[in-house]
Amino acid sequence: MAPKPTPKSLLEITESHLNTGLRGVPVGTCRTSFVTPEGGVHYVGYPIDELAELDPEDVVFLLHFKHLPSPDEAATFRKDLVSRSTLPDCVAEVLQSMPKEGHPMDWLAVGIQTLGAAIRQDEWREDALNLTACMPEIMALIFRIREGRYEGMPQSRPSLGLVANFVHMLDLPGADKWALTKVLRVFLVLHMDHGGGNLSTFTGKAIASSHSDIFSSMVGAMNALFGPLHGRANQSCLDFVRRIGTDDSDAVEKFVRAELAAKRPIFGFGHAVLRTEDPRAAIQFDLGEEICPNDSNFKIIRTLREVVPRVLGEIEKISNPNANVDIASGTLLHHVGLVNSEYYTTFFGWARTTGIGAQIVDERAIMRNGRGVPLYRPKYIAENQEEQHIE
Ligand code: AMX
Repeated sequence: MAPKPTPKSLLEITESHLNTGLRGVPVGTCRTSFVTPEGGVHYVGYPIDELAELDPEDVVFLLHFKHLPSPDEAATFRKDLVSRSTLPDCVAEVLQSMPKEGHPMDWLAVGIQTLGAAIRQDEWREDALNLTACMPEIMALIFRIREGRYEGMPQSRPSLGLVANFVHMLDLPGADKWALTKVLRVFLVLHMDHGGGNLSTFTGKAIASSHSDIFSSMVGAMNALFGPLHGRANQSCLDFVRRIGTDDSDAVEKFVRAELAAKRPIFGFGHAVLRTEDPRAAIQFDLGEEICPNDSNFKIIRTLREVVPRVLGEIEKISNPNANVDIASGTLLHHVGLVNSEYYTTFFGWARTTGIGAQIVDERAIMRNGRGVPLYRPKYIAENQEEQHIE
């Protein structure tokens, strides 16, 4: 019998890797997406800027089935999503009992958990696609109940498509529905997935490794996303832009230098993996030039994009002084009528339910010839714990 080939070494683990949040430590493979320092995120090999204008439904299909749908597949998939989109009444009932002081992400987690309690089938792909199909109505309920507009919410019309149906149910007074739909479609596609190791995705896969279910795993993932260092950065970013309040280059530069001197982050810049401007930032700047070139927040982020890389570039320890995905998303959402930045992370969460769902399906039902990845169990080394006994 031929000897087994020696596995390729990927990383020599040293003590310097301990307590670094697994940064850079290879733990698995990912079939949905990858991130490169120069090109940013790619879904199943496609650079994100080639996908940004596609229908979100086609990108959901891509992440799940690993190829772009043919016209027939696309039509069948849309019908399939429509057939999965009936939201049980208990979701609205439970959300109506939520404290309004809570953050919208609290509501998103509770909405998903309630949906799971009602419709969980314990079949990975079925549950993941059912969740995707129900997300527009959960999102609309979160807005309308919190805003005291539940009465009169239009009936869900899933045949409109995921985003258009949300916009229809939200029925935002005074909003330009075309622009709102356009911004949200691009937002969803750009945020659906980001490799295997980002915290919310990793958390969701770790929970699912206990053979929990998609809904419970997704709630854990959403709670990971809620943190200000992860998904809530888009909320902080618009708040930061509004604090600047001017698009004058000199004034912006002064503001940025003062923030740095006060040891505060310059939101919307920097990245753990990318070493150029995030293509997702460039896509959203292009969209902003199209729909809101004269918006006051947009003018500020345009100036920030010019000024900040030069200022951060003077600081040696900063690996990437360029704009990241969060620089423009809040400004665009604000422009199309979603003026409360507290909600921005729920849109991130909505988008990520697709990528996280697809990755969980891969880890549970496809990898290791369908056996799935075993229960997550990394090793921790005892610290300051000499063996001792009660006297
Ligand atoms: N403003 C101020 N300081 C920054 C900075 C920024 N935009 N980007 C990096 N730095 C600092 C780091 O805090 C770190 O300082 P320390 O050594 O004193 O702790 C040092 O520069 C080196 O950091 P790095 O290796 O370049 O990046 P990182 O992987 O540690 O962090 C990120 C990446 C995104 C957290 C960081 O760039 C940052 O805080 N940016 C501002 C907040 C932001 O926009 N977050 C959203 C990121 C996109 C996302 O993931 N959603």
